[in-house]
Amino acid sequence: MPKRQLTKSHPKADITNLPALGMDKEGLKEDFKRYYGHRLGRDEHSSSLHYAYEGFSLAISDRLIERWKKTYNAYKETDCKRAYYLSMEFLMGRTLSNAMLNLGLNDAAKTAMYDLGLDLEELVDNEPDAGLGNGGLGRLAACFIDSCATLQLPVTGYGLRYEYGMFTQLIVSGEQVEKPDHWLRNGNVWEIERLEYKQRIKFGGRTEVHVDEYGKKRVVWVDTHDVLAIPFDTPIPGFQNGTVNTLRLWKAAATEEFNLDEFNAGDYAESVAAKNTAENITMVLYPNDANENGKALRLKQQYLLASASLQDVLEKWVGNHGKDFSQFAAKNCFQLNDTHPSIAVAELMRLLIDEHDLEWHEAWLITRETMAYTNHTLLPEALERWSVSLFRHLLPRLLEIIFDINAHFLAEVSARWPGDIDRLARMSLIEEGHEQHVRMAYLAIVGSFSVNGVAELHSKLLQQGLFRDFYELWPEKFNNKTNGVTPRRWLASCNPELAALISETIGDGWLTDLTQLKKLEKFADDKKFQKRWQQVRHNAKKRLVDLKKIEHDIDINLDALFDVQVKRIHEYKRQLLNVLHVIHLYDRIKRGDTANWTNRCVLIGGKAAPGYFMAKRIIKLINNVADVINNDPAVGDKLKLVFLPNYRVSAMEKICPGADLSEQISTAGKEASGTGNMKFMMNGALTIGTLDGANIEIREEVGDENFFLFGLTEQEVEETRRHYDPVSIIEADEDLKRVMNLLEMRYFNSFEPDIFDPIIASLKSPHDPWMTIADFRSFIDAQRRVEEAYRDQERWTRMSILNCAASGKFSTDRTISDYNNEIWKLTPVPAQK
Ligand code: T68
Repeated sequence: MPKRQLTKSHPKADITNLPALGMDKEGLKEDFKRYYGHRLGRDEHSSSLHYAYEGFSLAISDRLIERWKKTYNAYKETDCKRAYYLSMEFLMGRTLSNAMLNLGLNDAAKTAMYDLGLDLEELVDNEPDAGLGNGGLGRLAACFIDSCATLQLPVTGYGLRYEYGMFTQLIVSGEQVEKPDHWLRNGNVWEIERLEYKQRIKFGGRTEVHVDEYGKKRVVWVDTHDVLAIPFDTPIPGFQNGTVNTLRLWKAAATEEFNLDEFNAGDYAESVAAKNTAENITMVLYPNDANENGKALRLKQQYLLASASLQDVLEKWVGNHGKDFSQFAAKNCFQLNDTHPSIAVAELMRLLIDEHDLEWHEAWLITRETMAYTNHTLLPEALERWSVSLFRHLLPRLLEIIFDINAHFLAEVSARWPGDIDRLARMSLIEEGHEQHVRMAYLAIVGSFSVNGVAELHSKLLQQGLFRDFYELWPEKFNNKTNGVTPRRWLASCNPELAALISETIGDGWLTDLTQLKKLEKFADDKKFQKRWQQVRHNAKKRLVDLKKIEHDIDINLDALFDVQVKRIHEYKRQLLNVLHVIHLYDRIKRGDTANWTNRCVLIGGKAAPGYFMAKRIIKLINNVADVINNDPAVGDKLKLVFLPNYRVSAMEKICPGADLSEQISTAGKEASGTGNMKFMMNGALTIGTLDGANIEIREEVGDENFFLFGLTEQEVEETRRHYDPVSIIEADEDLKRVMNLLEMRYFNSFEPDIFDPIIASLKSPHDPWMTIADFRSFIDAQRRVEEAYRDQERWTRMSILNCAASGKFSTDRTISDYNNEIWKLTPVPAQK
């Protein structure tokens, strides 16, 4: 579509100067009625919740768009430095409730809908989650862009518009069944397609060297199979500050020539059907959260994201500055969310050299000054390596550039450590072996000026372990940025009753300065305040139970300790350790060891990657154990185990306000940070956890006495590993022996023999990387301390208040300020009035 300037005969003022939209209930009602009746063509005979949701969302969306344009203009006028958050995942969840909160329209919206006989909560619950992410990494990206808008920083999110998001999880006979999530089926009122900003992406073909008329050699990438990337923009509002930033998601589409070819090809129908090949690129999100995936389609996705986003930024740059790139690095910064978009390093080089005529060294300087890389994992199985042959086939020009970067880089290493061949092999961007592979993390490090981990321990382990050689070479590149979560979604919006109590007590400054929660400390011993805190938490538990009762038909006692572990299912996160504890509690009930008992309801939720056998078997075990326990009349209210199906963002919004105990029990050194731990803490849950990821910093903030610590430290894990002997640990621990015995006698799988054998074998293996058995005793003892604390409700409430009060550090407003002060260096731009 041509980017046509409006001519003088269409005076700009006529179409851009619109009257301000009403921010009261009358304005909302009027717009809602117009959308519902006119745009959507509905009336009382053809009503449905969905169209009410859609009509109302359009009214809210208008108010975002109004501020969006002003923000855009303010950035343009100030010609400010900008940052771009490149991420294969943005796990946004729902938009309507967040938009209302950030526009300050909650009260007006509620009364407007009430006047029209509609229930706002029902409308909000009608919205499907935008599940365009796997877990922590994708949700972090969503929290980040919320905080960028709240801090009025000119940051754009770039990602992919998957047609199918994270699969819907069904549980059938205790097992996970995946159902595709066609989240766009009923349309998406929040996005705007911007055909005028489409980009062309090359794949395949080969390279040729041409010599131009000045004798300069240039590489041309020819015979490519191109696809288009079409941007869809979603407005991202800051918290009641007039700023609305952009999340730009790319959708793959066939090129226009393709359409021409169709007519010449003769085989018209087949040729139209072949359009799918292009469109398939952004069809589905890969559901692996901690495993590299060697699939060609995934590499195509990554390249499409990197290339489209960089071309978008460069096109705007050239539009404003022509071919003068001298200030490009001073004005632009790309933050790479893990290695997934790290092909951007090579793509920026390609665009600058091949398309914009820069010399290698100029392009390299710019690249190294604009790229910054965030690592999210130490697990070797999650590190991305692409086979060189696949690269050569799909992206031949990019492979050449990577080889060139590597040659320059290895020369640098050689100069620093002459003759150290082992080091060269260790640090090379190309891994040798039966097949050559490109090490994407190394490409990201070499091409960036900043490399960060996501919690203090994780960043330290990166420097001392995984990236040790690079840290030795460039210590100044390495830094830590401890994760956070946005307090707007994860406290204000998901727990309005607690938010209101907090605001009434300490004012509402905490919404944009979460450290103000500290002021709650003063009230931790105040009996009246404690009572109100208890009441609010009790109500949240009730809402959680109501939700679950519908789905499960299980009666849960509200006085029970709500013990929650929700996150992706992975062996390193040790849902198994949780189950072993539940079996131990069951065993205690069965043998009558119930003096000083604390009733407990254990809730576990999370998705397993569809190809991850052990994770799926763990889900089956949880469901089988739940089945036995929940149907044993000897157990009654003392213990319940519930698997929460289809864990997702909107489920967490209901779960985290109602949790008493947050389970953060990964093997030390394996969880990079964790962010669920922060959401629970903010809502007043206490943590039982290992010294892993951000747990360490949570404990530092709240104090040892308000945190249930257990387990080996990371160092102890590594030492123990050398002589780990789980079988003798089991032999020596009567409680553990009984638990293992129940598993081995098939107590939970009498009709399904052998199904848990792989789980038993992994627990008993001296090579079990997650060392679950090693931490059993310490975990059981910590759980005893939990029970004791919970029985003293006054003490527990005090600890709960103190946890919330100490959660200020874990706002993404703090995280983003750190990114900005130390990496991006952007100046906030106030919104235009
Ligand atoms: C998570 N990583 C970390 N990865 O596990 C978690 N991986 O500790 C941390 O808090 C969080 O990132 C935010 O920093 C992930 O969520 C993925 O989802 C993922 C997706 C694709 C490929 C690899």
